[in-house]
Amino acid sequence: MYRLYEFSSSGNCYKLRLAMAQLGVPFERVEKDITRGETRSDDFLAINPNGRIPVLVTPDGRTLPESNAALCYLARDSQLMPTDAFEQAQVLQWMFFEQYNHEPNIATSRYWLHVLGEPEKYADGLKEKQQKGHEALAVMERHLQAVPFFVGGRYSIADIALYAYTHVADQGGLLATELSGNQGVVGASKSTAGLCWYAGLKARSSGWVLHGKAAGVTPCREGITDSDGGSGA
Ligand SMILES: N[C@@H](CCC(=O)N[C@@H](CS)C(=O)NCC(=O)O)C(=O)O
Repeated sequence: MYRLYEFSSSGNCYKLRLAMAQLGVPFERVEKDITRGETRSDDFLAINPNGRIPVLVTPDGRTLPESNAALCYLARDSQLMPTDAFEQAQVLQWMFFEQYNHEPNIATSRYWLHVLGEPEKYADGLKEKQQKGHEALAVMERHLQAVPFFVGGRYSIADIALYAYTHVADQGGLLATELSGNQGVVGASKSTAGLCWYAGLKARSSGWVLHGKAAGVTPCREGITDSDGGSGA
């Protein structure tokens, strides 16, 4: 069975829970509290020298850090990865965008505000992160004007990678008119294309939550379903 070392409110970890649930891949979870430095112990550094979660452990015991690398591995030969070589490269294009332009800004804003709850301490950096986060959301919105999903007209791990922190962007103080995970903000958005994508992904992830309940896993944020909760980091 796969094992996932994770912090349950991390969007990077949520990507892998979502993909494995949608692929019907059983997995066990090992929680590491990043706010207590649990990924920086000698034991954990032996698993990932970069001292971060998520880390996916394959059934034969190999370890794979980096959420998007693990997504690529899980999605191989599945409906979540296109078969065409050019479209596979486009999946990587959007996953690199996610890691360079989207996640470092939106996830960090959310970590400072929502997980650590220290807006004053991070006030200076926060403004710039939020601005760059808005810019990333605007890039997504522009692309989605023309297509229903990020690559090849079909749902793929590119969508999963970008949905993970978009659906909790409001927790990072990003009151985007472009895209946002907050229903209230979504309702106020002028972005039809972005909202269609967001609504479609939200519906798919709700399906995951049902599956997830059976597997004993939780979603990334509160309110995705009725009672399953989730701590949302
Ligand atoms: N590029 C990595 C980012 C991993 C990452 O930054 N993980 C954070 C939580 S989302 C972490 O483990 N932070 C704890 C630390 O840096 O000590 C990925 O996509 O997996």
